[in-house]
Amino acid sequence: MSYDQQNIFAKILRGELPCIKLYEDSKTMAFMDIMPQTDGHALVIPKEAAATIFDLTPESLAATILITQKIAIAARKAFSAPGVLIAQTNGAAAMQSVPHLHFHVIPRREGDAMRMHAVFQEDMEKLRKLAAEIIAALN
Ligand code: DGP
Repeated sequence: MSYDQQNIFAKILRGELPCIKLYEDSKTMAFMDIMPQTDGHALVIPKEAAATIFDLTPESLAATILITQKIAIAARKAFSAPGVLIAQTNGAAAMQSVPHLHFHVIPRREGDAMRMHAVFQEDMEKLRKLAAEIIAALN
């Protein structure tokens, strides 16, 4: 799949758009989803320009899934979450709305009311507080 250099996550990676950052290294970045499906919903992306899992090099995929695990462990600890949903979409037919590969890390608890995908925009101050809890759990 061709890569759109103007997609939102490409702009975040270039520093052209802000994000509430959780983690960054030479190959990956993690930040809060601004349309969270549950409190603490985070995203992990490779820095490599890849729209879907079919486009990414194995090296970047390995780095990204390792950081996804790291963020999931931190989110589970930060929110005492009994479950964590990891999701990844490829193509509009799979409900992908941002064409830069990303893993969703979504803390879950039994009976929670998971919000609809990419609909509700969260208050930024609340997102910053939740991010601080994940960052504290990362360290
Ligand atoms: P998907 O639909 O699987 O491609 O997921 C894209 C996610 O990105 C969705 O949960 C909403 C989120 N999102 C959309 N725009 C922005 C943005 O500008 N910043 C951040 N942090 N997340 C965004």
